[in-house]
Amino acid sequence: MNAAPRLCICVCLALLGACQVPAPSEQSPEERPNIVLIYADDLGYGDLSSYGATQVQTPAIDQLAEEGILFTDAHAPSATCTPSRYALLTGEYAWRREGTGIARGDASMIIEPGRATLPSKLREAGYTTGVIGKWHLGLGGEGGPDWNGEIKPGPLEIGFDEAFLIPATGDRVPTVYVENHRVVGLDPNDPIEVSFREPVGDEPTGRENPELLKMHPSHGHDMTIVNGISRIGYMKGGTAARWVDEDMADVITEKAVQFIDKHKESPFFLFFSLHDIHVPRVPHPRFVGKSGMGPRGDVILQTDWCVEEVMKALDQHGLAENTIVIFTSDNGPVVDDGYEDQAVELLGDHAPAGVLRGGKYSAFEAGTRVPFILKWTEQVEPGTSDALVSQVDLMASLAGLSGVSLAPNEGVDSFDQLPTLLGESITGRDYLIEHNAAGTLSIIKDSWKFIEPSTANPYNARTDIELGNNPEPQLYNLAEDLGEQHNVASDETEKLEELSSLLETIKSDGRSRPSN
Ligand code: NG6
Ligand code: CA
Repeated sequence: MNAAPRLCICVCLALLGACQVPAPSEQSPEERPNIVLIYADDLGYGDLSSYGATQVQTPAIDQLAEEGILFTDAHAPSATCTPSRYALLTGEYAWRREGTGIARGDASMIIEPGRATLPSKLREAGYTTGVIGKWHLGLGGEGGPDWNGEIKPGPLEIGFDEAFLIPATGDRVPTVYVENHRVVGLDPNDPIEVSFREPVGDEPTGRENPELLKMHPSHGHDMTIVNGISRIGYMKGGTAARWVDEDMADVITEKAVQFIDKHKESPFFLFFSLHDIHVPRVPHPRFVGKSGMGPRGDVILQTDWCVEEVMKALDQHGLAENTIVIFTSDNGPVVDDGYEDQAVELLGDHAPAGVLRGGKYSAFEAGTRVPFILKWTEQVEPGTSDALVSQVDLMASLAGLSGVSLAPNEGVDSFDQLPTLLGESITGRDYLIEHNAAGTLSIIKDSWKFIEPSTANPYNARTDIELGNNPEPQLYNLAEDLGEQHNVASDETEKLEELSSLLETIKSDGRSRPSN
């Protein structure tokens, strides 16, 4: 429904005295909106038709945008997965902590149990909380997960009531699902062994047995072969528990729908963390060849299908109106991320990053500026917002919405940006920090962007991505130069000084949200 009829109905109901929707924090727990956060992987600013793509159509996500707010300047906290997810869930920038880079498949849990998180705050407010899909934040204590026993700590120890996980990524072993504390379908007589250092067992590898592959690596990804695809890392055992990549979207979407069915009576928070469109891109056969852009385009269609199914489930239970649905991505796009899947050859005129420079891993805008759509039919007027927003603020904002506040030491970089997220304000953040794969930080304020000097690689030839690292300071005027083509650092020295010293303060303070 567009704004005018909705307003009209509201006025009419108001005359009948029935339109008083209490502010969310005043609502009783049962009346609070459900929250579904759909987190795509590696989906770029230009990968959706609602964000200007023409070669691929994403009608279900476009419908969210039509009925909700489409943000044009929303950011993941980092340009890769693990640190973005860390900041999303803890409300603290990952670059403040050691060991929060892209996690290995057998990494131990990087968020300390008991710590306040986005799910723990919502749980405090009476929500039932669940995570389904990609985790990639490590599992288990020191020494990593015990794949054959109780896998703990994990999401259940930081505020989730239920978890069904792809433990790391699709391209890393072990290629098994974990439900709550256990590997799903594990035969105890066929235990799992994993190593990222040396081969375990005698299973074929992509390096030695390329003839067994249905998808070949372009770089890395040449170790144990599972389902005809070689992965990062070696594994043996767990044969009955191994996933089938083609079914992954179906499996996790079914779990998401079941979660909604099960908890339809009370407010729930579902973190639905998609595998798509990360490598290996292996769509279900019903999507194969449908985009004309090869697997990368086909899994974008599959992503849209996942959203459609979740929306259908909400609709079926009459929950679509009072559920906040947020759709966004953990970092920017990459075309060749390590497999020969024809993504480069079949890209055509499609621009995964839209008008932005760089991509996944990069300090340039495409690294972190991602699609971000929020729909809440009951309370939010549809529209577009150019406000500067960050996923790191979801913790304070959604906690605030549900009536709980953060203690000074919780979510130290998370600001309550609810009015902006709900479209009641266009102010947005005062400034925003970006973080690339090399650890380079950038800061944006008043449309000026400063990228701190870095001697790390400026360009990755394998992924063909400009990483934005430069030994010289960089300053861009995004209002006039969104494509970051003109470094004006030497002309705008005052601006450069203002932004670089603000960045230094934010770094050295150890927090950015004031403690009082
Ligand atoms: C890189 C992998 C890449 C991807 C990335 C993590 C190689 C050569 N590249 O190291 O394929 O897995 O890590 O992506 O191994 S992320 O979206 O989970 O951060
Ligand atoms: Ca990612």
